[in-house]
Amino acid sequence: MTRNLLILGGTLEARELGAAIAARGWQGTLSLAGRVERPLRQPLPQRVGGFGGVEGLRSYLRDNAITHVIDATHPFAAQMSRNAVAACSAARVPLLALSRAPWVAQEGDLWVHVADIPGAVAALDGAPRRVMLAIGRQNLPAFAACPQHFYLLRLVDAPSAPLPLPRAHVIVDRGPFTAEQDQALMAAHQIDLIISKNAGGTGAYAKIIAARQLGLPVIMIDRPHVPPRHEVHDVAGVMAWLDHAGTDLGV
Ligand code: 3Y8
Ligand code: NAP
Repeated sequence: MTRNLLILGGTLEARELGAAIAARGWQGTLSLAGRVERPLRQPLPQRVGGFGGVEGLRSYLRDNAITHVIDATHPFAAQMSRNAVAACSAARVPLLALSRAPWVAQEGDLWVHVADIPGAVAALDGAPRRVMLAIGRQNLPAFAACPQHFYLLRLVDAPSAPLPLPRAHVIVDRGPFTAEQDQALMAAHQIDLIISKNAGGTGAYAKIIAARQLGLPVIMIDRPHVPPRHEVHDVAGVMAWLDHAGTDLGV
């Protein structure tokens, strides 16, 4: 059967999957939301921007004769993942998630787990700290409730509007990062607390290693719930699923 794949991307693993699909010579499109000004070049033809909710995605699948969808989005992109489950079910298009196992605390990690962004804000209700808030841009407004802290922010693009935090220093940089770079950054700004999403994978893990090496506590935000779907944790698992799909027993 002729495969015509849609990869919902925006992660390191999505880019690696795109390269494997291109190398196999299969037809595929890598989709980004258009969150940042200059997204990385992808190894497959790409499309940028929302689909227009579940119905928009369902129309896209039909109009482009998509045969399989791989959801390789970040674990905090829960809305996209929910929409993919609903649209693929309605359109009867096979869906597979390429997800990353959550990070688990290692020897020497000083983690406080919170359920979500509000939980992280609640954990900051106290005396002024020097916080590395490395969760991007979209959730910053929630932390305006705790203006007493100094915040070291790391954003992909320079902020276009004033920040909701009175004491903040912005680093404009995109990952993946290195533990050495993050350790130097934390030391240079006398950071005493790190706030992180439990992203999984390797691209955001540098700050976790740096915190461990410096003996700093981490507020670790658990990922949001996404509906049950068939999941694998590596590119090889996706390629095997797609190979199987090529047989008469395939999906
Ligand atoms: C637009 C597309 C690749 C992909 C690389 C990964 C790793 C580096 C680490 C810190 C944490 C954070 C953030 C982060 C990382 C990878 C991956 C990952 C975290 C790009 C990219 C897009 C985005 C969107 C952006 C969010 C933001 C989150 C920064 C490309 C560079 C904090 C998540 O300004 C904004 O609106 C930014 C929004 C969603 C979270 C947020 O809520 O602000 N990612 N990141 C994607 C799109 O348009 O669809 O240019 O490559 C991709 C990557 N960012 O191919 O190597 O795989 O996770 N991304 C988090 O994990 O906490 C930074 O600073 O330590
Ligand atoms: P989200 O909240 O789950 O999705 C909100 C809406 O953005 C979706 O309903 C969809 O719009 C659009 N969208 C999201 N991902 C898309 C994609 N890959 N292609 C096309 N449209 C997409 O998403 P998010 O958390 O803002 O993440 C946006 C992108 O950044 C994703 O590609 C994700 O993988 C990447 N990313 C996110 C994080 C994070 O911390 N959230 C970290 C690293 C990378 P419509 O409803 O109009 O279709």
